[in-house]
Amino acid sequence: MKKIMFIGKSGCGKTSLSQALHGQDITYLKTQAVKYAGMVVDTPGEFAENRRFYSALMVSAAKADIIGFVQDATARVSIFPPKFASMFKKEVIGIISKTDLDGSDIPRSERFLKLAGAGTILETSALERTGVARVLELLENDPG
Ligand SMILES: Nc1nc2c(ncn2[C@@H]2O[C@H](COP(=O)(O)OP(=O)(O)OP(=O)(O)O)[C@@H](O)[C@H]2O)c(=O)[nH]1
Ligand SMILES: [Mg+2]
Repeated sequence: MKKIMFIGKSGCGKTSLSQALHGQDITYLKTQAVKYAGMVVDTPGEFAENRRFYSALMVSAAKADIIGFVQDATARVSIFPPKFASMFKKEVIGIISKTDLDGSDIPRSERFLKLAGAGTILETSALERTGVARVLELLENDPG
């Protein structure tokens, strides 16, 4: 199984998605530090929101095979700088979260993620557990 590192704004749904991927109940717990849980490297939103933490993100990225930029489908703005993906010398995918919510805007989220340099874009809802199987599929092949 490959490992994926989630990066995105506070509250965008990284930890919930990790719980969904592991088949766990969705329980809210603010992420305070980089956390290694099974196939996921979970990061605090603050690391993506403040440039001074970018180096910490890059160090943690070494433990992952794929980087997942997580974009809340209801968010009207993106915190990802243009071409942010090029900082990581890894495959970067885009994950749209909270697609179950009213006000979710998939095309807008996709634009944000593409600008950030994400390749494959997946639509997910941790609460409804949709799109979770697609993420698992991507992680299934062992790194070569
Ligand atoms: N409706 C809906 N709510 C979600 C979904 N995913 C997460 N949430 C809610 O959004 C809130 C924040 O979710 P987290 O998964 O903790 O967000 P996070 O990105 O890990 O946040 P930080 O740890 O602060 O960086 C929680 O109240 C979740 O229940 C989803 O797919 N649908
Ligand atoms: Mg979290």
